[in-house]
Amino acid sequence: MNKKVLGVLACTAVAASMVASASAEDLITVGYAQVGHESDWRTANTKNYEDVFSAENGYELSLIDCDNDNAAQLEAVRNFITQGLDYIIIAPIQSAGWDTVLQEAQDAGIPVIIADREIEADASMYDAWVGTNTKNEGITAGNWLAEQLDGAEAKILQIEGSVGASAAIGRTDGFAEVMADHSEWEMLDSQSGDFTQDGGQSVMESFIKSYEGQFNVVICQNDNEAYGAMDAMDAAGITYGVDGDVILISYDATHDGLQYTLDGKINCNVECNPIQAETVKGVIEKMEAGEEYEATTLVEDQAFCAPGIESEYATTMTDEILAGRAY
Ligand code: GZL
Ligand code: ZN
Repeated sequence: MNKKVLGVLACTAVAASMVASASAEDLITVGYAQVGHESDWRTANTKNYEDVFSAENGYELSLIDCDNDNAAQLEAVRNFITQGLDYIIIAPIQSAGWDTVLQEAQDAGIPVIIADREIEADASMYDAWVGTNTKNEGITAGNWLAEQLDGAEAKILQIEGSVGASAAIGRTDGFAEVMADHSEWEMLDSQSGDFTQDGGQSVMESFIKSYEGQFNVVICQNDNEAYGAMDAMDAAGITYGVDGDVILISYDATHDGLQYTLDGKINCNVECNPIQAETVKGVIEKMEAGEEYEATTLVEDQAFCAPGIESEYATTMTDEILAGRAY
């Protein structure tokens, strides 16, 4: 190969490596301390962050799956601080216990964005919040049930999300607020299924042992718990859904949860939208540019109900709605 060609190849290679190294230096480094991989919702949320905070979009994402372990999540955030990342995003496993590490991030001058869930810390301890209002989700579930029962009695079993998670606390509190207006309702029991399918199944199995024949409503605080509860009720010969003895309410409205809703197996599914990364990226871009940004951004939710049910509080599912869902 003659010298000229070699020369061209060499400077092309140098140029390419300069672009690569320059872009490596220009990438905005973001740490995301993710709850874990406990649910389809979480999987969709993780994929959304990996798609949005890509190198092509100018980011270097360090997403740590904290496996629903609070200590691991605090350690992940401390490692982000040690690495001197540009931004830290936290989806808090627990709402309590964040003051110390948030202070450490503030002392290190690293902006922190709380995402998905809420924390019990003063708003001055972090820079922005992007998430959903799970208390409203609980209120929506309660209002939908009241509309459906229209004064009839309810004997309710509830499978809660992870203990100490704001998403579980919010849904529990919101539903309880509506329930307070209905003396004809009784909460027979409410236990944590930890937002997992196994958790939903084992809690439902224990509920069936204690309350078989006594309950007509089951509330699962996410779709994966609902799948577990459905398996347990199937095994016990208990019917649920539009044509069943038990009204089944779920949260998240993930793709498969809405398929069950369309099929009439889940009566009402209250959405909690996991597609939040673009909104978080918008906040970071404003911070980068030194522009004003929203300290809190609420990600909108809606609710869905099975075909044949008309509701003021939920949209009746159709094939078109399912086909158009992003997750
Ligand atoms: C809700 C989110 C919850 C989902 C669960 O904002 O934090 O965590 O409802 C997930 O599916 O595990
Ligand atoms: Zn699916």
